[in-house]
Amino acid sequence: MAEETIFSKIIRREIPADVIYQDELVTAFRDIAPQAPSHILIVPNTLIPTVNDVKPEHEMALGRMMTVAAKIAEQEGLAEEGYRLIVNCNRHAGQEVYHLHMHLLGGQALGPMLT
Ligand code: IU
Repeated sequence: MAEETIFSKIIRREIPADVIYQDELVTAFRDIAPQAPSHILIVPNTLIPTVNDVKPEHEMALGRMMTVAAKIAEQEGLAEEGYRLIVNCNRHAGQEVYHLHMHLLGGQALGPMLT
């Protein structure tokens, strides 16, 4: 059984976060240390530590993360100019929080890869 991270507490609204979207499968909230004018994390409500742990039963939530990303990008006014979606996996990618999450970054021209 994987160990919960702070993201599970955010999902359950046990600790404060700037949650901008939530449904039965995913939650989206603003990154606490934004690296772009818009920096939002989209996470599955269920704990999946890394992409390595993804199973077929997670496909609904993972698909929802993409449709929610598109919806939020539109709401944030990012759709036309563009934005970047990033999922880090394990140490070489710099994953810090072991609850799978998608970064949505935008609001400026993004040069080299950002986390
Ligand atoms: P990473 O892909 O695991 O490196 O990204 C973790 C992100 O989670 C990072 O951008 C942090 O700023 C962010 N974050 C957060 O938004 N709120 C928190 O309480 C914690 C980390 I801990």
